[in-house]
Amino acid sequence: MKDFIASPRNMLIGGQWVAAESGETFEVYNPSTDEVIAHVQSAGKADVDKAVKAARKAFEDGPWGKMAPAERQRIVWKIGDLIMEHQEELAQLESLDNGKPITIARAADVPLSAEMFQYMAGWATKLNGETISPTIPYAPGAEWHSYLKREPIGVCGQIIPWNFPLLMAAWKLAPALATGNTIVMKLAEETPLSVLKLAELMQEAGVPDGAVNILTGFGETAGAPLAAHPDVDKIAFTGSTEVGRLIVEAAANDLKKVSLELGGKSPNIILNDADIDKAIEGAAHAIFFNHGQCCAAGSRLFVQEGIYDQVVEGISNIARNIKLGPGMSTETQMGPLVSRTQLERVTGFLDSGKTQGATAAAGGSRGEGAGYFVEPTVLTDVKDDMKVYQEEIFGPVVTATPFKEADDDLIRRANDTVYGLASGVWTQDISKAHKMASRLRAGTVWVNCYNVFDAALPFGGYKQSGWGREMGAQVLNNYLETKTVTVGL
Ligand code: TXE
Repeated sequence: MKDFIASPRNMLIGGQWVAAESGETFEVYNPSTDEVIAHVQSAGKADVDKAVKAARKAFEDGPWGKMAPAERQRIVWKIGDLIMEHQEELAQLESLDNGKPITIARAADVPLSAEMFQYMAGWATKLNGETISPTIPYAPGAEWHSYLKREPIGVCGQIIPWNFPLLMAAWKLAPALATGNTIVMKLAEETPLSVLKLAELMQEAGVPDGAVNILTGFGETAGAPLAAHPDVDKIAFTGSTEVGRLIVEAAANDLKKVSLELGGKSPNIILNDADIDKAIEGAAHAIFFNHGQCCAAGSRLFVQEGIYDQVVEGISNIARNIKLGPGMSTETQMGPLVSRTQLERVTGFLDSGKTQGATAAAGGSRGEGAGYFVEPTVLTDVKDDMKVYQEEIFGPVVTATPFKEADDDLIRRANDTVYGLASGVWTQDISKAHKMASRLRAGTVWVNCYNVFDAALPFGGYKQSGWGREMGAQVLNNYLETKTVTVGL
């Protein structure tokens, strides 16, 4: 890991490791210490043009798009194998760069990324169409044979965030590769390191030159020209809803295909009849996992009146006992936020909560040290019109609100958000659980669990949380065109 970051890292374009055309680099920080740990290239429009050209050539001339599906399957599978062979180096890069505990990077980020490539590898050989025999009223007696072919869209631009750098790359690269597309991916400026290592492993696995191009750079200078590039056929984006809108605008000119995975303000509902110990533990995990930097974070907690005090005390107790520290320490249970900007954003929310009259039952302040630490926080006395209740905080901050009955009004409040990414329900009444699951306007409902992700389970948002689904068989729709071929017999 130390060797990897010792010298400025270049970008992968057309199979070559190259510097930015402008010669500009930028600094990568350790969020646990606020110190510079590495330098990477700052891509601009010229680099985006070069990368798109390389991806176009690889798509049109092959071998990627033209390769036998079984061969593509073997290569995508091998990426997963290589991730596991290099698991410790990847986990260390991820923890150092993002700030997440090394124990979590080892147990979750790295193996889940490998899993994603191996799950998607299997789809490469199963992209079959259907056959249809049309009967057309105005042509009695005529016969046709029609079949559907599923074909890659072409050159895909992919822009990813910093909360799960390696995993977000895997979520996007694996399905795009399995379906035979070529890719230009722009990494988040905060966390470029682990995916630069992954790019080396993809080359080693046999991904041909130009099939995957990896750029490091900033949103406005590298992301925007990629989203607007006329020779990009499809753009996939994960990040803020605000930038999601810019992506749609940029893509509108050429009407390129767009998939989006955006923000959330997910309701997590605990009913009186829940297994309370499990619900308390689950609700704490729902908000504090990855320091609350999860689009699916259970950030609006609703607790039925009879158990409200007990649940708030239970979660607050967990919050007070979480050990904050540098990501690379195995003792650490919660690391710093990813950047100074996020630290300022989240502490700004804490200030606004205080000003508007919320009470911190636990936490409520910045943590100690030079790193970007924030105390795990439970806010009570929260009103529906407060900023902390309305807006995505993206930090370890949950609002807890009581409710009387699990009725229409509760569902209305749970759904009263522009987002619709995830939700949670805790109850031992199976009928109530299923009824609520069907009425919550969110792409995922977790019942008596939270943050359960699997390569086979589609994930994505209703409303302003996004367009399309990632993972599962459904993600293939993001990367395939359907061609109808009709033969007059
Ligand atoms: O996101 P941005 P930021 C939310 C979360 C967080 C807020 C801001 O609420 O507090 O967004 O985080 C690239 N054209 N999420 O500022 O800016 C950027 O370089 C093209 C939720 O980090 O959306 C990075 O690669 N690209 C979320 C990526 O977009 C642009 C994860 C995400 O950055 C661009 C992250 C532009 N004009 C933040 N501007 C989730 N859904 O999980 C920026 N980018």
